[in-house]
Amino acid sequence: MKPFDEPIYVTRPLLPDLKEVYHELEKIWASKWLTNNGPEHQILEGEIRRRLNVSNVSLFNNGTIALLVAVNSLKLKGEVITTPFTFPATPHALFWNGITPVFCDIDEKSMTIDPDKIERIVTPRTTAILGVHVFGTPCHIEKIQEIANRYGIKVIYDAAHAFDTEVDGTGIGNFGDISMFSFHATKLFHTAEGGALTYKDAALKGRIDLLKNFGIKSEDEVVMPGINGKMNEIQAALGLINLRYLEAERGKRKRIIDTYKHCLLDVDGIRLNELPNSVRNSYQYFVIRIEQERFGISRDEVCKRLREYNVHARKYFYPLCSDYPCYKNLPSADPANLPVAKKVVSEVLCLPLYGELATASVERICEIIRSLRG
Ligand code: T4K
Repeated sequence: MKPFDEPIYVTRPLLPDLKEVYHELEKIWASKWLTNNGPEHQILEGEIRRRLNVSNVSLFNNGTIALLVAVNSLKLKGEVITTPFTFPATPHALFWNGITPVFCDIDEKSMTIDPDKIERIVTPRTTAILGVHVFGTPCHIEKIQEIANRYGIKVIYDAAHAFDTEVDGTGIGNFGDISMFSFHATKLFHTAEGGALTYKDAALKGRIDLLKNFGIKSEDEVVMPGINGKMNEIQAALGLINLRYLEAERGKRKRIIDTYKHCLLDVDGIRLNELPNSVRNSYQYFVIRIEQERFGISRDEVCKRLREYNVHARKYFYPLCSDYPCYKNLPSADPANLPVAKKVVSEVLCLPLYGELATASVERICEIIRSLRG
């Protein structure tokens, strides 16, 4: 088989018609209002609230700053229990708040934090659980909430991958105290860079919005040490345009996923990531797991060989956060405590998924994968 002429990346951003973008930019130029809670920002905030079916939203310049502010807004300190199988932003948001991340192993099937292993690592210093709906798969939200209630601690969800995910018809942003969404260019819905927090407690809105604007309450008052987390008007306008294309993009991604499933279902040694029937898919990633013993070669080898065919699949989220030099000496980072995460992180491969990916390309990628079987 010949390599692809052009690189096939793990994702490509949804890019709307440039004419629509120009049109919006003209309005922004005419207004001379570029940032600081401008009109586009205000409209997008309302649109996201409706789309995610949540009661409160605050927009941000990116998901990482949003998560930093989420942690800060709940006045967390001490230790927060989280997953090692995530993007670096998750534990780093704790670190930047002076909090020690405490890594908990993950559940084999959902790849999210294992609720049955949380209680044994709760200490008097624990102030919250930070779960990640990794690849858009919801955490065990009920069990996590029960534990949090029992110990009087908070729950934050990193929902960076979970835009549009619903559980039994309820938007994923309604669970826990605060959820963070990323609107990075690599996300289903994006504003180039951007993010949002969603939360049930309307009283948090004041604090969160102050925290993302340096703590400025008025021209004469700075009431807390905030940061600059503001989404600008160009980001917001791009978001408003992209919302118009979202359903079409979801439809295309669904067809791609169906093609992958059809072509890979019977390949021995490849496990597909199935969501429960109650969950609406975010269509953010298409994830497979390669079981070396049955497939014949390792995930790393598959990833390397795919590159030779110009297919840039990604080993998200390798290495585990608990293996980073900045965290590996924490007691909770001991690999003996994280056996499932260790196994999962050596098996997962994210295959290319984006609306513009042709069905024929998906079929060819699957053919290549099948041909690699040892
Ligand atoms: N929590 C979790 C669980 C997350 O996954 C993330 C971000 C965050 C928190 C933080 O949210 P943000 O602060 O980012 O809003 C990418 C994204 O940069 C990152 O947002 C995302 N997670 C992560 C999973 O993926 P990289 O290092 O893999 O990006 P990069 O540059 O290698 O891009 C991946 C592929 O996407 C490229 O090979 C080609 C394509 N691409 C990328 C960009 C930036 C494009 O086609 N166009 C583009 O503009 O992190």
